[in-house]
Amino acid sequence: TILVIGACGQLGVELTYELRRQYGPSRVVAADVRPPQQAELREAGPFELLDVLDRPRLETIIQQYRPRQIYHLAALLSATAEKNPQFGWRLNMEGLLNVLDAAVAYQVAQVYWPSSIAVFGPATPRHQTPQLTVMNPNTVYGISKLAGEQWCEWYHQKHGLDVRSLRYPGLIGYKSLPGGGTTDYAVDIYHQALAGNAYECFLREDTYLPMMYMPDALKATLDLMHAPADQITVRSSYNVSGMSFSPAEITASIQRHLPDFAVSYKPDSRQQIADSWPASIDDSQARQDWNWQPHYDLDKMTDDMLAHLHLAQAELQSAAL
Ligand code: VAH
Repeated sequence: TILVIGACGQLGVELTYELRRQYGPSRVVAADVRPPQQAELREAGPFELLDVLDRPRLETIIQQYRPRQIYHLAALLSATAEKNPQFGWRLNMEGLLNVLDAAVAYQVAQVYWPSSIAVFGPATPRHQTPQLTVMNPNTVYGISKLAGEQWCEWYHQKHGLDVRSLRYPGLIGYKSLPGGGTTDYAVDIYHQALAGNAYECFLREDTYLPMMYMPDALKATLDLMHAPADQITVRSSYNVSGMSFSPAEITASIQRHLPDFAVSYKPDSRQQIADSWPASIDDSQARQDWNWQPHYDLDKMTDDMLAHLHLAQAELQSAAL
């Protein structure tokens, strides 16, 4: 059995779908602090209400299902955590420690935990950011992810726990909506373009950020988890990246299909967060250790996103008729 904690989040929904597709729905337990919006998540396989800060409840679920793998995705993302620093730190840190501790106590074979490019800060080299470098994150989220990486390394060294992690860039997909991130503009923009609306972007048009299309993120995650343990040389978290682009570039990519789509720019507090992050990532260690290789560039992602969102919109309209 596989347990996905935070299964209702942007990544959790897609990872649960993919794991259920690969292992069979009954083998993948979806858990989250709130019920899923997607009925499929609840109906296709087991779903459990779980607040990862509720340690006894977490142990009850682990005892009941005896998972071989735990994917722990529950967290507050960058913009939300800046507004709720105490709870952001508590959920991101205590939640991870509860999972790592319980995984050792119940001999869970593997744990996956997502880190982020948010672990890098203003002093970090911004272009082709190395795997090992200066890291001075100045967001609550980034601080919690950097601390989390060190705890993962500690649990691997001290308890032999096979915990693995990726520093995701901004993730973009059409099956779920992001929540409270700084890179969320790159998802919202597609929805607005297809709805025929102008889009007001909360970052400056020249803000370059590392990004990845969801199919690449899912492949990277499962390739990492399937790799033989002796190939894994990084037990904090691997740099991975698919592409880097700015709001101006994703707008131009969309305008290849929707020439009248208009974007205006109104930077808000998320601009400071984005400015503290890298513009591009060196992921050569992941390529070397477990053959990481992205398959989507900006235009290929745009073509796929618009095609699927258009299809979903058409289905909604026909269902509404
Ligand atoms: C966020 N989407 O914006 C997340 C991610 C690198 C960005 O960590 O907070």
